Amino acid sequence: MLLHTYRSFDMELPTVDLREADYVILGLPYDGTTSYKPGARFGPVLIRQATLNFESYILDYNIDIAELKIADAGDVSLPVNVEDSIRVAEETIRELREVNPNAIPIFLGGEHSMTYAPVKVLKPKSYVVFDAHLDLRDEYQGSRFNHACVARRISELGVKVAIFGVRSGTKEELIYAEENGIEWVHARDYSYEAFVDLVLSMPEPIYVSVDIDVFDASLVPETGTPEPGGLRFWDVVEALEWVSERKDVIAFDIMEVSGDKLGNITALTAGKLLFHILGMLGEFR
Ligand SMILES: [Mn+2]
Repeated sequence: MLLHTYRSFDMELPTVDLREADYVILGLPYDGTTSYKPGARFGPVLIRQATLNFESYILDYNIDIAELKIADAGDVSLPVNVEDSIRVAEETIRELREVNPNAIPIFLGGEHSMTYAPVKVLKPKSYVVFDAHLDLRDEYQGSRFNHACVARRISELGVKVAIFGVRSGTKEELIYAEENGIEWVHARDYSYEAFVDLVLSMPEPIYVSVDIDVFDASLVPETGTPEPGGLRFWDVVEALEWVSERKDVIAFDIMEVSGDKLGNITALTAGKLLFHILGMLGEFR
């Protein structure tokens, strides 16, 4: 076990030791800056538990993900303060890289605020994110590391940012995006072609983040800030298939799953997406 981690819930999937893994799952169960619906600290457990419902054989890729070398590194034990939590998450991810520098990590969350940690450690050149929100605020509710600021903090690291499925933001965020070359696609204008057009020219390696609230609120009611008018499940899967096959993706995350009931719809959506990501990695990598 990595320092500062604990085992929260075992998936039914066979797992291997971290040192031998091609893919590694790590939970970031933080919800200290949640502004609307609480419970994201349970996201990683809820996602793993929801996967009990799914076949490990993925029809789409004719692949059984039970045959892949997957490690589950557990969840990071995160303190209350957001900046302290980011620091502990960074330390844990650095340690994970020392033990196995080659495994592709898939982080489960937990608030989107935590995505800053893996991006800072893994140093991608681009950040491709599916999100209902721009997350480009400079500060929110007294913190510059609030979940509503994460894309801005990441862009300040010099990482190229593109955001897909947006339907919520402020004038200030639009101006920041415009002035800093941040591309974004409204959920109403989203298409596979729009995604490919934008991501094709983005520098590699790429970090791919899925804020679960990008999906229509009907698919993901249990999330910190649900928004109607979102993407369909297959919109996101098809985009991830393209980017996994065509670009150098160094890590994925699925964030902002919350709730306090096992088997909630949001966790099922996230668990299904997790299995599809593993399936496409097995197929394309
Ligand atoms: Mn969001």
